[in-house]
Amino acid sequence: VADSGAQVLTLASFAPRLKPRASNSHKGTFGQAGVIGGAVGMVGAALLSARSALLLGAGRVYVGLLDPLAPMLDIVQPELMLRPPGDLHLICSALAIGPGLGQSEAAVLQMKRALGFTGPLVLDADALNLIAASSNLQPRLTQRDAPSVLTPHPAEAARLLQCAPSEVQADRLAACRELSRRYRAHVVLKGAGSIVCLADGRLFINVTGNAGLATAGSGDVLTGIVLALLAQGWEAELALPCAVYLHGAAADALLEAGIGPIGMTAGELAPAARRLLNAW
Ligand code: NPW
Ligand code: AMP
Ligand code: MG
Repeated sequence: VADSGAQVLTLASFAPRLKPRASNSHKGTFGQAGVIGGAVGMVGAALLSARSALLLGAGRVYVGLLDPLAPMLDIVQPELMLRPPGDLHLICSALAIGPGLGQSEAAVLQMKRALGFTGPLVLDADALNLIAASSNLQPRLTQRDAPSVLTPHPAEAARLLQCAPSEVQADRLAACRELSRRYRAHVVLKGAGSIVCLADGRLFINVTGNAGLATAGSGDVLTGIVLALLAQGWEAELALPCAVYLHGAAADALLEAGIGPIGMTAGELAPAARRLLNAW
């Protein structure tokens, strides 16, 4: 860490942005978050992201599911508004695309729309796989004016860099820096000891989190947390470090409470993160 120029992430990295809510605020104050994803068999991924965005404070949360047979309502979280995925860029102040998106033609169409969105955009999971696979989508990403946030795990990072996952893992700082440079984005390279590289080149190492996070859907929750902060008007330079630290800290709180590492579930992370964000 000392020689790499990377800083360890702490609460102080984003503390100036932690402000109490104004007493006269209303839901419009906290933005419109949108999640696009949830193809056949992976609806849960998009719902996990959207529920997390709601619990972390986004004023309104919209979900655009690609599965044509997906329910019209999230019965567990009826606060979510399920809308056609192609409408979200028109109504949201921050968007995330990718959780359970799949790589169909319909997914590519949604990607083209989302990359033209003029607000902050989080790209995760299959959105990253589509970027890696399509030289047609890449310039649409690198030419964006608004902030882009990329949240690859090591295998997704390897696809984006056209190398092997072992090469990513051999020098995680360099891989994250290269992703940020190549795609002109704020990037978190996930995995134990997540690395954050901001678009200006600043590097951070996260030390919160534990092996309880090695479970399906935990990355989808991180996407929802970043999205929530962006929707609430946080600059991406503070939203991404805070989300990464908070996501790990939530897992640490669950571990402390005896919920994990074995059997910790992704759906438990957002309530734990909400408790922390309200306490900070
Ligand atoms: P291995 O082989 O397991 O050791 P993919 P995905 C590797 C959705 N989901 N360090 C891993 O390695 C997502 O949103 C839906 C090293 C394997 O090779 C996506 O849209 C859910 N290696 C879609 O599924 C819940 C690591 O990556 C490869 C690593 C596919 O996403 C689950 C697997 O990655 C899921 O979120 C690490 N830290 N982490 C739902 N409930 O609907 C991963 N790998 O092929 O990109 O598949 O991540 O499962
Ligand atoms: P995904 O693979 O997209 O579901 O993302 C997994 C999430 O869990 C990322 O935020 C990882 O950083 C985190 N994670 C997975 N395994 C560990 C681990 N052993 N220690 C800390 N964080 C982890
Ligand atoms: Mg994932």
